[in-house]
Amino acid sequence: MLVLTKTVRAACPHDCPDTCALLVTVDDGGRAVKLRGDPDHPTTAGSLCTKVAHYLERVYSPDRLLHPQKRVGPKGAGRFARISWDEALDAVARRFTEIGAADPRAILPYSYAGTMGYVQGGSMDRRFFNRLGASFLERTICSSAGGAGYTTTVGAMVGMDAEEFANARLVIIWGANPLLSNLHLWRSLQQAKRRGARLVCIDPLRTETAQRCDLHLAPMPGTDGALALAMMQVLIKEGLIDTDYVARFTLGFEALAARVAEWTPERAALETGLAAADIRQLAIDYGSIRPAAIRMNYGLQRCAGGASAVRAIACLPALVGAWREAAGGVLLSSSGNFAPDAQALERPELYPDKVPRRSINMAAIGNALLSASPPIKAICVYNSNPLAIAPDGTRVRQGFAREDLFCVVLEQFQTDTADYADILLPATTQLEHVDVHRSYGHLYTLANQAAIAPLGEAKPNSEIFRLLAARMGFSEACFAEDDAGIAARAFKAEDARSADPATLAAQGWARLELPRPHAPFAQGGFATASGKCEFYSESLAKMGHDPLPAYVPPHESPRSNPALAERFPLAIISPPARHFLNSTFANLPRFLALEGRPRLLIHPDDARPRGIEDGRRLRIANDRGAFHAWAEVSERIRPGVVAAPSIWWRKLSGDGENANAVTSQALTDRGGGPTFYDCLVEVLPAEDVLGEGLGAGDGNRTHGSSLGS
Ligand SMILES: Nc1nc2c(c(=O)[nH]1)N[C@H]1C(S)=C(S)[C@@H](COP(=O)(O)OP(=O)(O)OC[C@H]3O[C@@H](n4cnc5c(=O)[nH]c(N)nc54)[C@H](O)[C@@H]3O)O[C@H]1N2
Ligand SMILES: Nc1nc2c(c(=O)[nH]1)N[C@H]1C(S)=C(S)[C@@H](COP(=O)(O)OP(=O)(O)OC[C@H]3O[C@@H](n4cnc5c(=O)[nH]c(N)nc54)[C@H](O)[C@@H]3O)O[C@H]1N2
Ligand SMILES: [Mo]
Repeated sequence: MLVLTKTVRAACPHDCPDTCALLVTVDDGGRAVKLRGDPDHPTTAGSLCTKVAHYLERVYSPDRLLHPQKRVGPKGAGRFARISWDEALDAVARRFTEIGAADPRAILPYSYAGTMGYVQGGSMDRRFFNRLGASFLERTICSSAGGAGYTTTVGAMVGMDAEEFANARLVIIWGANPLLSNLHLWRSLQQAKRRGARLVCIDPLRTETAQRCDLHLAPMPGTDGALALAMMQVLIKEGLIDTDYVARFTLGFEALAARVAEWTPERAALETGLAAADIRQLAIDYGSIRPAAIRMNYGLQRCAGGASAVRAIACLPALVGAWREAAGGVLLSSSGNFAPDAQALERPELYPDKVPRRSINMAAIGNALLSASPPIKAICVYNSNPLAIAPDGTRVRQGFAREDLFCVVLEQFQTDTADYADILLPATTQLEHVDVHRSYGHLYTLANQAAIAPLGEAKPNSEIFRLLAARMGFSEACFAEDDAGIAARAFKAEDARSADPATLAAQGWARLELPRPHAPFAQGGFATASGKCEFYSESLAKMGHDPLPAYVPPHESPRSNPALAERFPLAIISPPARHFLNSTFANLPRFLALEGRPRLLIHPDDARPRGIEDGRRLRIANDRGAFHAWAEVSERIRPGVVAAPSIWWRKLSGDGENANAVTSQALTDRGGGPTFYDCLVEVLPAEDVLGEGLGAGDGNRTHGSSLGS
């Protein structure tokens, strides 16, 4: 029998630099039967990561939320009863109206990048909360520190074209793990390697990426700023700088040279735990091999000095003139190449004149829920799973457990956060709705068509906020705009950089109208106030900040906080597990089976004195909280540091906790970012720990810090 199928063009919605172009095959019964990477899209090139290759398992999972529900058990217990959409929307509109009448700032949206689409994550929702006069959410949880640091030096989130990495001769992969979290860049890096490029990876953990590089340097977390300053010291001292580029296209070289003069490799070695000779050699290689590319990712800015570290690293390519070539420079994010029309999408003018503005930083949501003034009385969570992903999980749970907090959650699955909802609303997946995407790793705009009808009673976020707006009597025309209309207007058509709409519609993706090869700063043209690469920043000086690159040490590390390290001698990082995407996919059987159980990588030198053997169940704790994981004793992690591949759902981890039990709500130097990888803990075999003894500094420890020099 002939089965008629159609192919629908889609875009991967997930929070990843690769934003892949997808082709979805739908049968004549309206069921998606196949999903693959678009072979014609240059970066996707027909391949997908393991997670999204199995996206249909997510869409058709028996665990999908398919009906509106209301809570019937205690907060957090996850007991719900099915209700109608009318009942659900009425309940939300009624509570928001009541709370809003007294002070709308008591209502807080909480969203991040569950989907990165503008329609489902950056338009109708923003209009709704603007019109309401709700508190603003500072969406800092991922990249705001790096963004602040990078834009100080370069001016905008613009850097190398990812496709050019294949042509580099030296690539420094810095606080990044492309094989795992930026897979399509990894392909370009392998190409470069085959052509003879030297690959260097800088990461406290010998990741799958680091294992395949020519050189792996493992600094202590949060010390990359010191490394960058020392590299500059060597480059200047050895005369390896491009004086012509520096003279024409940079600002503040003399001041920079004076600043870094003290930063000898020996001094940086003390901070980073690297060998001075390795630091010197890295700088010399960087100053002599062309083209030299740096792939920096957000892994290195989740610490007290995150913005400063990124600011310093972003100075390197201008110093040596690496920007002259398309295959030289640095790439942190490509997002600044795109020109979304925020005004049209979000309608900020809807915010009521008479309501004073109030902002809440999502990276400190625990404290905000427990002590913001005026208090938060309602929270609406969508595209995010704060109970799993936000730092200081104990405080986050206490906040969400407040009996007087009205909590609405829009979700595809019964996440840790969904368990705390009063009203739980079923959201569609990417196959069931329309959207439009930019990327933060490449230079293509992507369109996402709806391939199938919504499952059950699920609705797109956009539609849920549209219906709520109507319920609340918001009569502005923008609340009636449909999803196709929003998508069509997401990017400024008149902006020369925008992708061609006809190509986008026909092909599903379109490259920004940028030259090829694209060397954004070959002739200067930085987006800073001076138009130059700013080693010295007048605007930072005006804000009362240090105008020059500086090293800001971690809040918590044996060197910067020895008293704390007495009790909690190990630094913990919790970078992505390969088969999870933040906490997304971390509930699906295939990926849970692949990850096995929560693990903690610990170096043999740290394991031995603690009596820890491979496979032992461990308790990882500090004053903020504790979680359990199984030991993987390995030289892949440097001494003094442990790594917990993340982010597990708390309720699926075995003890109701995950790595965010120990992380802190302290923020970065600038950008208000979280400091997930700036955290000290002690680790002991779980059985040895009686009650809450550990963490009280009560002599439970039978050994000192294994961190020597
Ligand atoms: N499979 C998978 N892919 C993902 C994600 C995921 O969860 N899973 N997450 C997505 C998201 S939200 C983002 S933001 C991106 C980027 O996600 P990130 O978490 O920024 O991951 P990477 O940038 O690949 O690099 C993180 C690497 O930095 C290392 N690192 C930690 N601390 C330091 C430090 O102080 N210095 C240095 N030099 N290295 C450090 C970690 O060990 C890790 O290997 O990836 C996206 N892609
Ligand atoms: N310890 C530790 N914590 C971290 C990190 C770390 O490395 N270590 N990484 C941090 C980083 S970089 C980030 S970006 C954050 C990520 O934090 P989040 O953005 O919260 O990411 P996810 O955990 O993936 O949660 C996204 C949720 O959105 C839902 N979702 C997806 N699409 C839709 C949709 O269309 N509609 C609705 N309503 N829901 C949808 C998914 O089902 C999922 O539950 O986590 C941070 N937390
Ligand atoms: Mo992120």
